[in-house]
Amino acid sequence: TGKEKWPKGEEEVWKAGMRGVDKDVSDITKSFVNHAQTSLARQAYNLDDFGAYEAAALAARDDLLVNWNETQLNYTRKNPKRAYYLSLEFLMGRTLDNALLNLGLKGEFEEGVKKLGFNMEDLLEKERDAALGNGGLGRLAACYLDSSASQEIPVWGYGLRYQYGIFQQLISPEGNQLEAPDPWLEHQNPWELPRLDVTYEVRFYGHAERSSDGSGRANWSGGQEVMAVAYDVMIPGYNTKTTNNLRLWQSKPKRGFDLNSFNAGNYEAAVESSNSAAAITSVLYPNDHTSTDLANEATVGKELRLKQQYFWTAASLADILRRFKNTGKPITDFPDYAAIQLNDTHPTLAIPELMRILIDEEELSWNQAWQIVTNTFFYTNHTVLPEALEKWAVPLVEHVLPRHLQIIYDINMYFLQAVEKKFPGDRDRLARMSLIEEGYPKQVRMAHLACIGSRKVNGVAELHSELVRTTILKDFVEFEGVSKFGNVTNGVTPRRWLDQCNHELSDLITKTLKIEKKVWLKDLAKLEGLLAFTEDKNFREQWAAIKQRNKERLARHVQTTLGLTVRTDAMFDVQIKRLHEYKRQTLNILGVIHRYLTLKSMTPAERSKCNRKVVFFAGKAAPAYYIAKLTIRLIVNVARVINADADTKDFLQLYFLPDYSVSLAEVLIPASDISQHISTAGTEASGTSNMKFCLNGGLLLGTVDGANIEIAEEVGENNVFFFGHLTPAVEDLRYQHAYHPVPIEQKCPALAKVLNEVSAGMFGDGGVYEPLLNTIRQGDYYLLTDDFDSYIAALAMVDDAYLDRDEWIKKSIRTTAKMGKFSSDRAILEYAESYWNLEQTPVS
Ligand code: CBF
Repeated sequence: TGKEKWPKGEEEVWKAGMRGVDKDVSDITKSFVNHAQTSLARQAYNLDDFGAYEAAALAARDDLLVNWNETQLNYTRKNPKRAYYLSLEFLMGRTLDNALLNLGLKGEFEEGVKKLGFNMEDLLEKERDAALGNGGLGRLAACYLDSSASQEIPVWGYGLRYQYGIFQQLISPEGNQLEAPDPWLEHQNPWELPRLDVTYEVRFYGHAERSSDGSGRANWSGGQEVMAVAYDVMIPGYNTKTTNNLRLWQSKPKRGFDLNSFNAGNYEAAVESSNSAAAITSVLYPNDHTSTDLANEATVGKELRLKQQYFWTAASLADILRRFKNTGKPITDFPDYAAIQLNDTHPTLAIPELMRILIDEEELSWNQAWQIVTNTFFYTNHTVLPEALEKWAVPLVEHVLPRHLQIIYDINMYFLQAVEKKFPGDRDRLARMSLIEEGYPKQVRMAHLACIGSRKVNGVAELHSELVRTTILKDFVEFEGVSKFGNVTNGVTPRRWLDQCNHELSDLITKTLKIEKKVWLKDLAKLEGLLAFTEDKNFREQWAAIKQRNKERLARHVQTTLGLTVRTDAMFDVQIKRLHEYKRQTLNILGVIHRYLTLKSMTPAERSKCNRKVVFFAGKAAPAYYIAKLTIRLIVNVARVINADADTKDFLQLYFLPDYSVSLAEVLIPASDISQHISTAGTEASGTSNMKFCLNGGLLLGTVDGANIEIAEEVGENNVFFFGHLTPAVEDLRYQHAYHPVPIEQKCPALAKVLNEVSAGMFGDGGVYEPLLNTIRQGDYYLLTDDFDSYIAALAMVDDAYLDRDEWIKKSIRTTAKMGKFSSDRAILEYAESYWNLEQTPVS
């Protein structure tokens, strides 16, 4: 309605004081020097690279804030439906480079810091990774935030501000993984805004008393009350003003300390409850796919994890509801304004929490509340591995969240009544579908709760979504209908995973396609235009030269960080991911040993015809995952032997790069010729590093699993190297292992030979590795004995293909060209359109 009234004071005075986004180099240098002088109390005389990084970051932050403010005001004014992405992990990596790229100020900052006597690359290296995640799930969340902002979609992330992120991995002289804390907040974090005024109280324990008036309400009181304090992280979109928000909660005690105990001189008791409040957000749980680790932990460890989950969901919901209520709309309209995405089952407590608020505080009826809840939530499943499906012991839930357990039981009662109505007398089905698993103790099945409390459920790649529908949630599909169960294949952001990590390739693409970078980086299907250049020799040479320079960059990195010399005239073969039996790093290392033995058995003349190859591994194992840690030890010790062997070292080198991180991935991925994604079929939900490698022109060696399948569909099967048994065969093979075992010498002699060499001590004390080798000799749950021969054959095909370098480069170009589908922009737009019903809301 015409011009808005200026809210406060004199408009001109306000406006004169407001800054815009710095555009000129001179504005940038001014802001840099100003921050060095005032925020950091430094001058040209004593500003080192780290200080200069901080000054540059603070200058960039000011620019981000301008856009962030405008974006939030835009949302408040337009009041569009918003989506909230609840994820216990956000693996953001470094921010400065990304912020400058998205602001479109990379060149200006580079020039500016040069004028001030610094080199931008050195400054970027000074930033510490924000590593608030374990692996794929957390990094996916980070990509989705980047894409939401870039595509101008109103999405806010909600997570926890852990004091310690994923542990630092050290490798002992024996080759063992050691863990050290990751004190990432040791220095000030320029990328966050503490919102000390945005706080909520979160209750734990206490008593829940149902009212006797038949309303179904209850009064929950007593127990411990903890404060949640908001820290906002700005998420800039690429080439847009839209700058979304990631709100991270930190716990703090409601009261400083207990004055009674303090006055009585009992200082420990006085601070006990503050310590326990602060502990909630102190550390990220380092387990990936190993909730069994949680089940084995002492109860107190599990209780802390449950408290983390509730603390975060309760604070987030309170915040979302407060924002909604500010609009003045009736609560029944809530699902028209808010979609809440549950990233895996970790935030599932949000379902009973919203029920609690709607029933106990808003005084709605059960049916009204359930209607709102089931129209608000959406659930993404990220794994079908049985050991990774979250369950919480009923007595623990009852102790920590008494009111929520009542609500879960009520949800279960109404739900099972409905199932019984549809499938009368089918008691087995009721037992299978119940939210409560019988046993000692009884357990709450979080995936079931997430499923029935959500409007839609999706998996993260076609095969995985099909497995969700036909295995873990089959009964639910039969009950609710298949249309509720969809798929959104994962994606990765091409800003970080191509332009930032492989700038030269990105420039070559821009020059070749003759399309502006800001266009194709947001419409990745445009890469297909590269297909027209596969026959262009000059283009191929440039493409190959960039790969070579990326290998040299990686070699320099290994030289400076580990003091080791990597040869760069070789094929680079990379496997980087969490260490887990299902991902089969063991298959890879046993394949390396096989190659080594083969090389050893050759004459020098025969060897000279072989490809030179450097194999890289990187990844962390959950601290309590013994077999995964043993695999690391084996890799490290095999590397020691192989790299020192004068007969073979020109043809085969092996490196385990410690402390895998987003930043390390950014150096490794552009350098790879081939990467390995070799999970037992049906176990890797999607994988996202497979997409990153292919986007950078690395070829894929993999099993027919997860997103590998869709990558092959896009790039053509003749451009990928597939091997191994298919998903439908897995169950049967496991049955054979259990009931008709065949000795490994008979079944797979090549593998038996490798195992025997390890046992015999070729790589140090063989006895150490027996528990690992026995997982293969006995039971072989992950089917190494079934897939080893075809794996070796696939590696031979890779070697053959690599010998024809020209054809290899063509495959590499074709691969990048067909990666358009795997942009996280495509994925986030699918969520926005088909799930959340959200519209793009650009800042006008
Ligand atoms: O969907 C993102 C990733 O999530 C996982 O890492 C997970 O934590 N469940 C899966 O293992 C990956 O396959 C998947 O890409």
